[in-house]
Amino acid sequence: MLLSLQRGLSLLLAAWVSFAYAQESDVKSIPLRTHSLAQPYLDSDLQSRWFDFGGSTVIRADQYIRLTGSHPSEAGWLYSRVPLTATNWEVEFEFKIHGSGTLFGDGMAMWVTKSRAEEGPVFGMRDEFEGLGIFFDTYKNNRPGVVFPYVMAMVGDGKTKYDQGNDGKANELAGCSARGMRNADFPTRAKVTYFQDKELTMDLMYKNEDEWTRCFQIPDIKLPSVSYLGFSAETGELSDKHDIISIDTKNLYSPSGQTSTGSAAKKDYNRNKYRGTTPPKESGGWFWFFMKFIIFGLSVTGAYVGFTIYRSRRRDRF
Ligand SMILES: [Ca+2]
Repeated sequence: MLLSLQRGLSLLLAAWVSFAYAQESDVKSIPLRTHSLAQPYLDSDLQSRWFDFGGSTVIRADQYIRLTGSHPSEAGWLYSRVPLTATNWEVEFEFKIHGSGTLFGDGMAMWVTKSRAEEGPVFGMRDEFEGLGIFFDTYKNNRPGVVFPYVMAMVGDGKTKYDQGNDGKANELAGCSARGMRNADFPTRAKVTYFQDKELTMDLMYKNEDEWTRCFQIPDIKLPSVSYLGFSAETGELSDKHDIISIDTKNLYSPSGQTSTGSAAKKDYNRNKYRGTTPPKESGGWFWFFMKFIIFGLSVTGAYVGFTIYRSRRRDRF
């Protein structure tokens, strides 16, 4: 009796653990070759099948794609040739912002925009863009009290101008300071994750190798459904080297086909409790909550019954 109870209990517990685990790892990924880049970057005819380059960009096949060198008034870019059509995606890229000067600028940008490869004044690319711009701003124009380098996100509607004079402040959705990102002694990394119409998050690796720091998490964000992935950088009077080392893009999906596009997203909604915004609706959410509750209740009851029997047997024995 006691043995079977124990076995039942452990089975229940195992089921609960594996269920919880399945929820955690619900999001799977497929590499997207069309939006990834690695050394030597170019194929045999010195072209990249999936990316275009322009402006001051220089490629060293064994080292980097240098968007700008340490020269004033440079602007360089690279842009995907085909749109990023994945509903949910993750772009992780390795980069280096470095130089010898004590005065330096201006910074670089990552783009997910409807237009592609149009040069202009926003870190080398066009203003009034439609889509996402994430700026790695190393030169403080005018943002009192903010530590630079400063990383921020803006979603343009095709009409709004980037707030150049105040380092993007007027249209900032979220951002973070990343002191030490420039001239770090290892290649820095950024990981940007997008769940369509739900959430955009960015993590940075710049303090120590293998240590990710959350930069921002933006709920209820909508990007154009057809958009291209790009990177650009710009120097002005002051300059700096802006290098892209690699780009690793993945399509994210949920094999269970639940309404949720990411259990990670759900967890963070609960944790942060955004005021004034409603978390995404999940039909399965309450059901699973009650399932967990019932399983937990059964486990506790089982444990209690088991313990009672065990105690009574011990009493019988002595
Ligand atoms: Ca700036």
